[in-house]
Amino acid sequence: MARVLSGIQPTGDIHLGNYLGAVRGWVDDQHAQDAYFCVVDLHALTLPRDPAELRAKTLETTLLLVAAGLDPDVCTLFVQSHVHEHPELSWILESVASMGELRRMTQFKEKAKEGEESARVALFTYPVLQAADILLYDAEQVPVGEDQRQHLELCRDIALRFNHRYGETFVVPDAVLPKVGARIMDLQRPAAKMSKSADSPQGTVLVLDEPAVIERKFKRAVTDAGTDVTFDPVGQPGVANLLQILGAATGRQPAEVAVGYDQYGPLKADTAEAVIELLRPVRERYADLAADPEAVRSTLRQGAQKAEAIAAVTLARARAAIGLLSRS
Ligand code: AQP
Repeated sequence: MARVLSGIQPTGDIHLGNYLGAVRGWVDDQHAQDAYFCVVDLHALTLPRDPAELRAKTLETTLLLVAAGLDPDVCTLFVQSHVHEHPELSWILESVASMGELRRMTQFKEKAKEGEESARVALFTYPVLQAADILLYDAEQVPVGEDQRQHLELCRDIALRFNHRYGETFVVPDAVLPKVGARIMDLQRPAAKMSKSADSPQGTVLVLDEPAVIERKFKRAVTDAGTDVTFDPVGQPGVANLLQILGAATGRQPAEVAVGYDQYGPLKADTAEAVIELLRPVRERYADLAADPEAVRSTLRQGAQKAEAIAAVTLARARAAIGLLSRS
């Protein structure tokens, strides 16, 4: 049984991209693999956040993961900041990572919009913390969306370099991307990925959106000039995105889905319908769970204990390898 680990930021409302690109696969993984999932609240500190909102979103995100099907009795579900080994290992790994490789991270360039001078140091170093999240659990596989591929490469490079300098310490992980749905685009701006933090409420389908809202968002989705329905992500990014979503929601390849359509209207209507049915059970379970959030909070305490038991062993190994004197 392979060990898998992945995480999600509590930085906003979980959207269809998060669901199709990551969370839905995690639900399957938990039964086939030794699975660890964390709500990465420390990553949320890379940009300005309201403290009360961050706390609330951390709990909401956890509730949503459980509503989506993560079973805390089957997988280990925890909050990143509850396991202090994460920032501790991150510091050790920062002594192995270079400024140059962090500067090449495209997410840093995109998110440091106001310029590097005013960007938080944490935004710059966050891929190293992400590497620590993964390496602490000896994860062999990391199921993520396409946007995380570069960070995963960095994590592998850091692990390999550490092992080379200080002896075999870390398992070198592989990224695992879904075959369809690895990069869901914004419905209003199909050149940009659907994102929690983008200011595009009509382009972002939230997992908890009411059916009528989902229908409206798809009806207004930007399509392309022309009338053909073919899967052409470069020439027809808007239509290709709809085909990808419908394919991911119904277990088919986007090109195969395209064969059944010669107009945009029916494609939009069917995509909306498939997404509504896909998300309906998640929304209903969320409503039940939100009525008693304390139950999920107690599973988070158990999750942190289970996670810490493994993280502590790996951290001790890394500390010893790099030459830190043990306390005992
Ligand atoms: N548009 C997407 N299509 C497919 N997968 C996606 N993921 C995110 N957006 C898409 C995947 O969802 C997982 C959790 O994402 P995250 O919240 O940790 O990171 P993110 O990539 O930063 O997500 P957002 O929604 O874009 O948040 P903000 O705007 O706050 O940065 C990851 O596996 C990610 O690949």
